[in-house]
Formats: sequence, C-alpha cells, structure tokens
Amino acid sequence: MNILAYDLGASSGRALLGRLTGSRIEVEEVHRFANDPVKVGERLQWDILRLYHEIKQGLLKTKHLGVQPQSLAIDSWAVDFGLLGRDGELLGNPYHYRDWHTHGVMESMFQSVPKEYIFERTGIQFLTFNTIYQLAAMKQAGSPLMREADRFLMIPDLLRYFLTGEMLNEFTNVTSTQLYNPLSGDWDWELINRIGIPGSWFGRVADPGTEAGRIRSSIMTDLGIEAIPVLTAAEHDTASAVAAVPALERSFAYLSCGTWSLMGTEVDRPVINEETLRFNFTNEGGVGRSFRLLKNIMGLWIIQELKREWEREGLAYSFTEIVQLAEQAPAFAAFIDPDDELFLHAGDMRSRIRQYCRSTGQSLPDGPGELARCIFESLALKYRYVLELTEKLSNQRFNGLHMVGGGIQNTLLCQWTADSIGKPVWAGPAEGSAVGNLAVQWIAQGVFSDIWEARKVIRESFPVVTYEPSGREAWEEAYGCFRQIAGLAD
Ligand code: LFR
Repeated sequence: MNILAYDLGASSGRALLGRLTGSRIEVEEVHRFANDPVKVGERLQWDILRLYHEIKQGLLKTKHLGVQPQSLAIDSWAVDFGLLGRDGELLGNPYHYRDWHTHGVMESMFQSVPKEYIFERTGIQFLTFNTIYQLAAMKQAGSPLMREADRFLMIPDLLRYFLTGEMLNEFTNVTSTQLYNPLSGDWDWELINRIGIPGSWFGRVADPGTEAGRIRSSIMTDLGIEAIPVLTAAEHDTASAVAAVPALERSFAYLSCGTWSLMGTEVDRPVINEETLRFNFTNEGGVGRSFRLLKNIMGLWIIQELKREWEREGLAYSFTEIVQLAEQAPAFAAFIDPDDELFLHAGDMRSRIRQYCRSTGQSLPDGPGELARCIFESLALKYRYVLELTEKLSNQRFNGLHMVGGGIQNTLLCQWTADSIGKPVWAGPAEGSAVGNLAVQWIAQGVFSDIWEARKVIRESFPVVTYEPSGREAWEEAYGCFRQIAGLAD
C-alpha cells in the first residue's frame, strides 16, 4: 500500500511514494522539480501556479507507475501565504519571505505593539519575515489585496485547496505566523485585531493528520486518475523533519540541515520566558501538539547563493567540489556570524563575507575554498553555541546530536559539527521532511500508534552514520575566537 508525500523546499520540490514492507519504510522518488522564485520589478515571488502544475505532474507520474496512493499530503517552508478573494480565487502571487518589503517593519511595529507582548502571546522567535510582519508590510504599503482579501492560506494550505476546493489552516504552519497563541490553542484574536487585520481571514486550525478532502473531480477527469484522500501533514517542513528524527529517547537534540539549519529540542509545552525571549528562541508547533524549542541558523543558504554567483561567472562547481576545496583551504583563517542580517537576502555573498571580515579585523577569504571553509567552520561553531543554549533553556544535557535533511550529504560539515560540539553526531535520514510527512499520514491511518512508534521504524529503515568528535583542542580555541568576533553573549 503506497502513500504520497510532496515536500517543497526553497529551491526544489519532490514527490515521494512511501510503502511499508514488513516493518521497514521504503521510499521512491517519483517526481523532482525546481522551485525558482521569480523577481518581477522589485518584488520576489513564488511561482505558485508552477508548483501546483508540478504537483499534478507528480500525480500523473504516480499513475504511470501503476500506483493508486491511499492518501497524499504536502509540506513546505513556513511563513508565506496567499490571500483569496470572496470568490475563492487567489489574489496575487505569494511573496517570498526573503523579499525586502518587510525591511524595518518588525522594528517599527514594536513602537505600537511591544516585543514582549508579542512573545508572551505567541512564543515565536522574531524573524523579520514572519507572516505578521509581511501582513503589516502589505498594509503599510497600501496593498489593494488588503481590501479585497477574504481568506488567508499558507503555501501547503493553498496547494491543498487547489487540489480539493477545501480551505483549512494547518496547525504546525499556523504557529510560524506569530499570530497563534499556543496557550489558548487558537489564533490570537487580540493580536490580530491590534495589527488591524480582519479575524475573518483566519479559519479553523487543523492538526497534522486531519482528513482534508478529496482531489476535485475535474482534476481526476483531466488526469485520468481515481479519487485520492488528501490529509494534512505536519505541513511546516521543519515540523515534518523533526517528526522524522530517529530518536529513541524523549530527550534529544536535532539539527534539520538544509537551506536553513534548525536546531533545538522537542518539548511538551512552549517555553515562554525572559531567557527564550532574550536568545530569540522559538516554540513552533509539532506533531501531537508538541513544540519545537529551537533557533533558526542561516544554514547552507550562504554557500548556495555563492554557488549561484560562481555559476553566473562561469565557474560551475558541484557541491562535492566545493566541499573538497574547503577541506584543502587553511583552517580557522576567518569567521562570520552566519546569522548576521547581512546574509539574509539574496545577493553578492563574497563581498558581504569580506565586508564582515574587514569590519571585524580579520583576514579576507578570497577563493572558493577559503570562502566555503569560512562558511562551514562558522556554521559548525554557531551550532555549538545554539546547542549549549538549547541545553540551558530546556534544562537538559544531550549526549549527541541528530542531524537530518539533505545537508547531511556534506560529510565534512557533519564531521566538523561533531568536532565543534565535542559530542557524536548521528546523521540520517537525509529525506527528513518527506519521511516525517509519510509518518504523519501513517499515524492518521492507524498504521503507527504514535510518533514514537514511527521514529522507531524510521530508525530501522534508514542508515544513520555516526561522526565521533576529533581535534578538540583546536576547535575549542576557535570557538573562543568565533564568539568574540560574533559578539555572542552567555
Ligand atoms: C525551513 C523553514 C524554516 C523557516 C524558513 C522560512 O525550510 O521552513 O523552518 O523558518 O524555512 O519559512
């Protein structure tokens, strides 16, 4: 019996078929497609109709394999959304969270709605691109969509609606808006009212694994397919990735490694206090109404941007080549704080890295190897900082770190992470989010009793590679330098 998971990332998407043979999960990729954001004028937008087209292509390819999936679900990156008019049609293209329209909006909102008030009510970290600031930016800019909108749907909600005609707001993704109150268990109507957005836009919040309709009959006719029940997954990809962490103990730390690095632990209740606010930790909703106490780290985005930059200059390095060049470059020559705002938006990363190093009195990395080494070492060092904070804020001690997601194919980064944190790294599965998406569907169908049973089966189904820490003395010294340069507090 097969089920279908769509997992959309910031640069590509894919459709995976999952099946259980005995007590093992098998996955088969049926469709992979690019997700290229499109810049029109000054605005960076998602090509949402192309994504919907690719989802239908995935259905066709599944049919051509002779497979009739028992259910399907979609997960994607968080915070972004579409607004629908009264007739149910999409108004405009969803903005990309890296668009500049939110620049300065968060800070100006704090003048009328205090930061502490927002955090007490939502428990969500302050990221300039959170939905709340995107909506405020559109309002400030006098967007006509604000007058015409009737409903708010996040990216997977929207694609699911295109497929089924039914509108639901899925819980894990909803929490990332910074408009949801985990203590009342509903949208925060007071906050929504205070920022001047109509409450009527926001619908029923559905848990992961909820029945969310069937494929529209017109699609079935167009594609020549049978009915497929559609479920909500843990539709925020990070929620799905953490669902797939093959931990056997309740107390564990994870790093979901892709365009972003998301590091933290799973907790039963949100941790909302002065310390989590001070260190800008978040409490995003997870499977089984758990919460992810975590922090966003800029992740592989900076090297992905550099790679694109090199391609434009005619230097087409593969990731494997980039990793090799990094390995050959001199160690600990220069560090950046990957989370400096300088690196958030698309653009010329080489000069920004050099600008950062210049302003912190360091030598300036030059060639691809030096730049890549600077990024990977800085990430590994930032991971140590955030792991220590996670221990402190959750009052736990971890004896190792689970790494999941495509970023674990970078074995050098896995090794350097183990070296930097001084603890073993357990890397796998690389398919993180897609496997978590499948797991939630199987829980909904009663195949697994809960997430812990699912994690056990995931542990037995996918290889997990252990990286033991080495070179500790040099990494310890580098950590001291890094913290000083990045100005990171205790
Ligand atoms: C990872 C992720 C992060 C979120 C960022 C923007 O793919 O979903 O969790 O902060 O993308 O949506």
